[in-house]
Amino acid sequence: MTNQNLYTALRAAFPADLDSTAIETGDSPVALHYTWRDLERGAAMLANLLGSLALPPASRIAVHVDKSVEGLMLYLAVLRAGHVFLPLNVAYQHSEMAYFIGNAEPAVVVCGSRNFGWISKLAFTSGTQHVYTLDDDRSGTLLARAAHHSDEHTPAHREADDLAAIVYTSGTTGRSKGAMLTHGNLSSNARVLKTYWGWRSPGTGKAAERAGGGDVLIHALPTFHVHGLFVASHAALLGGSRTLWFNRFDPRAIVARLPEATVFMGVPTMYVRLLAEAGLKRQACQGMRLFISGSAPLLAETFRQWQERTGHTILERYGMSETLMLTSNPYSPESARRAGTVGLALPGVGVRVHDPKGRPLPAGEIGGVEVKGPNVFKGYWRMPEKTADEFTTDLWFKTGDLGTLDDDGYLTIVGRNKDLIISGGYNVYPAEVEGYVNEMPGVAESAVVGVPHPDFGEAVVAVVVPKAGATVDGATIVASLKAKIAHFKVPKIVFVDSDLPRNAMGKVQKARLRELHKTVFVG
Ligand code: MCA
Ligand code: AMP
Repeated sequence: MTNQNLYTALRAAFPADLDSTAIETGDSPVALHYTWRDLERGAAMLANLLGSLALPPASRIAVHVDKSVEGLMLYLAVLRAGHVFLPLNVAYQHSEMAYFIGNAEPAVVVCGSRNFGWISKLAFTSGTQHVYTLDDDRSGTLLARAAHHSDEHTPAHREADDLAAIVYTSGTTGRSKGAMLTHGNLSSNARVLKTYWGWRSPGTGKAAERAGGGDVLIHALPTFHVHGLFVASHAALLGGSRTLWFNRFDPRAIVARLPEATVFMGVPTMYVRLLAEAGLKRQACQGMRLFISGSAPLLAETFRQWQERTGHTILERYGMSETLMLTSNPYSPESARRAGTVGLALPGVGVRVHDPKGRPLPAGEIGGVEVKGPNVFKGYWRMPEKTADEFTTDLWFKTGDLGTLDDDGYLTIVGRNKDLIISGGYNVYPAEVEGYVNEMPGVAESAVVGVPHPDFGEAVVAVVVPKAGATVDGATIVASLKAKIAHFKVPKIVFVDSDLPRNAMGKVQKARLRELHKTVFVG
């Protein structure tokens, strides 16, 4: 049987000239050039380090680090070694990390050195045996230890159905659920996207010649989520393409490098911020082939402004952590990309719209979006009931998104039947934030909603009701929350009110709160 380890497929796509540049850093003090051989060797040494620990197969390797090329090598090493990569947003604080470590029971935890004290304590208490550090300046114990290992490594044999990664995605009621993604899920989706988006390997096509050998990707997304870790990185690796790598998203720095690139992927907030740059002009984008947006709805206004300013039409696509990419606007012709839609089902992916009773809806009607395909995950980590709940009896996955298909098969996402806020491409689950707000002194109850925001698309706000006789202050609650949870989840404003609007059943009417506060950030 051929080895289905995703690393094997990625490695096979490396260009023949292993000494050519794979990744050039865009925001380090001095530009660093990583060759394909560097990636291969770095990942081998890290894989050998993992091998030396004699971990059981499919051990979870939890990674809570600032973005760096070495972090990407660690991902490749985990694949190679046949373990399971568990990326965690570096913004997560103690209570969030306590849950992830307790739930996933990782054999190895890698964190930034500034967080080693509290994270190692959490990890060791939970039974993790190995904690290493990795910083974004190529320092830390992980690399120091890996340096003692061989730079040759044979990838572990893996079947398509074997686990490659667990990506936590928050639950609507309880805590986060770990979406289990297999080598087959990741490689099938990567291959489909490579073809669908016309990825150019070195040496083919006019744009490739201009770029001096194939596509050049600007990678400025975080690498702890599907978009940056899988969609963007796999595309570049499988395309054998050069990457201009940014550890942080700095719109000005990115505009300055556009003339050297051919592809950019970002969340809508990134497009909004790039549009605010005076340097974003047609000329800067002349060599660009493709701008891709996803993770959150792209406003038709942003789509049009981008066309006017750059002459390019953004290609919007749609996906989920559980399913990877599902739909995409067409690559060609550019005029077939429709604002406000997320495009057509990708090859091999089934997309249908059903009513709440599970009956198919005709084109133009709004219902629950359900999907099927080799990209759909294996289930939630250690949550078989939750997994079963999210699939229909004929085994289609219920996305929780509300959408409508038109006669041409274009999908438009019109809302969600899950209580979820997407802020700047990050998912925030109101129930989780309400849990933390309700623990604050003097708070009787709270409701967290998303309202329109010019930069983040949606922003988190909370309405808090004080306990009888208590006084609470919104700013104090915000400050206390920032000490506890990732800042992107913290309400930008906390309103204090005497009660929450409820319906006859006693349920909080969040739609009314959204309506009441909908202009707080936009005029
Ligand atoms: C930062 N802040 C945020 C956000 N990002 N608040 C709300 N929503 C956010 N997204 C907070 C910071 O903590 C800080 O607060 C304050 O806002 C100002 O930060 P700023 O410097 O402006 O932010 P930044 O560091 O520049 O980040 C903005 C960003 C980032 C680059 C747009 O949010 C980002 O990288 N978003 C992409 C997320 C992503 O990759 N999503 C893909 C998920 P304070 O001062 O209090 O600290 S994968 C997915 O969704 C599916 C599968 C898919 O389809 O792709
Ligand atoms: P995540 O849990 O981070 O995987 O986020 C997945 C969710 O992001 C989806 O269920 C959608 O609600 C949303 N999403 C992703 N891409 C788009 C898009 N292009 N337009 C609208 N919503 C999107």
